[in-house]
Amino acid sequence: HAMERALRRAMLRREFLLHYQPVVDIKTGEVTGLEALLRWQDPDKGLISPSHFIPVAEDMGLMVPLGQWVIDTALGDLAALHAQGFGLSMAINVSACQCRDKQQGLAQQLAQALNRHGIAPRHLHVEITESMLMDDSNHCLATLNHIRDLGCTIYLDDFGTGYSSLSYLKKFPISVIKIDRSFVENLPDCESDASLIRAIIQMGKSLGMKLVAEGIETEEQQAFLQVLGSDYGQGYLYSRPLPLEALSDWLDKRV
Ligand code: G
Ligand code: G
Ligand code: MN
Ligand code: NA
Repeated sequence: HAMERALRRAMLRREFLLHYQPVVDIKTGEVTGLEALLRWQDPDKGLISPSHFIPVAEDMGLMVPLGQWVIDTALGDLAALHAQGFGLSMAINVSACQCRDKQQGLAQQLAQALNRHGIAPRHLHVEITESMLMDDSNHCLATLNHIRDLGCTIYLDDFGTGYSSLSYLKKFPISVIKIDRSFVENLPDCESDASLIRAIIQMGKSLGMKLVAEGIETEEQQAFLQVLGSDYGQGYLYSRPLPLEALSDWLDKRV
């Protein structure tokens, strides 16, 4: 498999990097955190999106070491931002295989990385997906409870796009729901998407959860989601995902 060979080589050649996208308080516009998004800088093909290579990396067992690299790099960069006076949180996406891996233990990996970089657990947010909760959910539940007990917050990403089962919201220690950008992109004109978002927000709130709306690209979408009661927003309206230096400049200009 050509992609597998290329990925193994990319790991050795350190061709992976992280971009960071700001998350803002939708009412005040204040930046509260960042989401770390993995990229592959292939010397020939340029920047490759994770949706192309993460499924392959998962299948070939590369996502556990690569995920460890993501955790370490994101928290190292967060420590640098904290030193610059930006008291932000960091959201990291994790794959099912990281949660399943018993040898490494995701909770332990996170605890050690927090320690190594001197970051308080409340600054670390862990994004999981619905599909992750389907397979081997008992082991996953124990791992996620452990991560929650460390003091980290669990986010349910891409909400509404998977095999949504509302029982997940009760069973797993989820504190925040991220509304998938496919529901946001046709706002404010699409009545049915507006209704779905309204229902998701009401349900989340009644369960004591917070909500992040993803993929906000226009002022109208922001205003609409604010009225509907989303707590946080993320999207190109605020900023695209940026490399650390550019993100740091963006933060400097913003405050
Ligand atoms: O940034 P972009 O739209 O290309 O991201 C595509 C998908 O890849 C998103 O669903 C995102 O959650 C996922 N993703 C990005 N970075 C990581 C990562 O470090 N680990 C995992 N497991 N998924 C990631
Ligand atoms: O699945 P997850 O939410 O982790 O992935 C986020 C993805 O969405 C990233 O790949 C990021 O580049 C992309 N993204 C972030 N904001 C916007 C936006 O406003 N519009 C679009 N089209 N994509 C976005
Ligand atoms: Mn995400
Ligand atoms: Na998402």
